[in-house]
Amino acid sequence: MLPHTPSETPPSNLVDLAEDHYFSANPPPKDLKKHVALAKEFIDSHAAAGRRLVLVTSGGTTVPLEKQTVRFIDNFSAGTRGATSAEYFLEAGYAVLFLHRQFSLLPFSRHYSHATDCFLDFLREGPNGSVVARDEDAAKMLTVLRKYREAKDKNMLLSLPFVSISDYLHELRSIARLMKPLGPNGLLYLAAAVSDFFVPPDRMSEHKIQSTNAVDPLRNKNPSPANEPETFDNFDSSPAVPRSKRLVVDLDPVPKFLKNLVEGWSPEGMIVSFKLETDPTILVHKARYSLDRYQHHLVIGNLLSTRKWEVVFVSPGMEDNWIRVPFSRGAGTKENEPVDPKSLPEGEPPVEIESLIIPAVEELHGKYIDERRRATGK
Ligand code: PAZ
Repeated sequence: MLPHTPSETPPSNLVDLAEDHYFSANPPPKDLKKHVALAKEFIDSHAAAGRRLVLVTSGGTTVPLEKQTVRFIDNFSAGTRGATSAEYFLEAGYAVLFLHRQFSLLPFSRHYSHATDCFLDFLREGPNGSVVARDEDAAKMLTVLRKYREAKDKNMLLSLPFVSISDYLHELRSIARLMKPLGPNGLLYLAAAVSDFFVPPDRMSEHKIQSTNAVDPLRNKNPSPANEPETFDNFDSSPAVPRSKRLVVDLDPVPKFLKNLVEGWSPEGMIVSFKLETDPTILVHKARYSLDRYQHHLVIGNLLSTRKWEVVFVSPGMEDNWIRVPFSRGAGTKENEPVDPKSLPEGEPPVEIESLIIPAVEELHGKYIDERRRATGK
């Protein structure tokens, strides 16, 4: 294993200053108060019942380039991990607070949305002007519908949306703080793909960024006279594009709030984070580094190309534990190393890997609850 450099972790008083600064400079989402009220009612009712509750975060966060946002930077995440995990947590008896990117995949409806087929393809006209499921889809749809209705009717599932990175962080902080009454029965399962970089509000344009100088006269700027050649950059390989016509995006790092989450926002719950990489040679090191740095309970590492086939559990004092969908691996492959994506079978895995991840997380959460109870005598 490569050496760590824990000295990079800032002291906690600086962490708090960074937190105060970030949350006062970046405005909360407009529905935060409403979401907090819904989350509080949901969490308190499950805490009173002594039930386990998991906060699942899911999907990507946007990085707006303008305050009145026309353009934003996004990432690949469709929310498959989060939405699928939520279903298996429900099956395991957890109440699920599903904090997800708006319009990303949702538990249960994921079986019919974002599919290559349109959801209308699953339906046909029934008798007397009714609409029914197609015969070949009806059995599965009925099973999914029953599970969904049961989760909703028993108040086991609450879904709250976010869009941008700052919406996500405001929502996460507020909801994590509400989880205190759950004690160790609270679980935070952070599967969202959170942006590492953003445009701070003091450098963000209020209006749509312009791509021509057509409005310069309205703003008393001097447009370049029509026949005067533009000044050309020559510091890169495309000097044919004048600097005035480029959009140069200058991003700051998003502060890392996992330490604040562990120490301040939700010190009693079990915290599971995900680590995504594309380079197989650094995955385990980065997962272990994150665990050492933030001192939480479990990091689940996964690679972009193989994330539906295998993940690695990295937790304190334990050997790395690879969890894999069953498939025949090439000769000479090692159990404790990432699989070569070229050796994977074509198409989707035969089972959803979340059906293996959630029971393993549930078991660790059970141990965590027992340890906390022994330690606190509660
Ligand atoms: O949403 P999805 O199923 O396509 O992808 C899931 C995932 C890779 C975003 C998730 O498993 C994950 O690793 N989340 C954390 C990403 C990170 O910030 O490192």
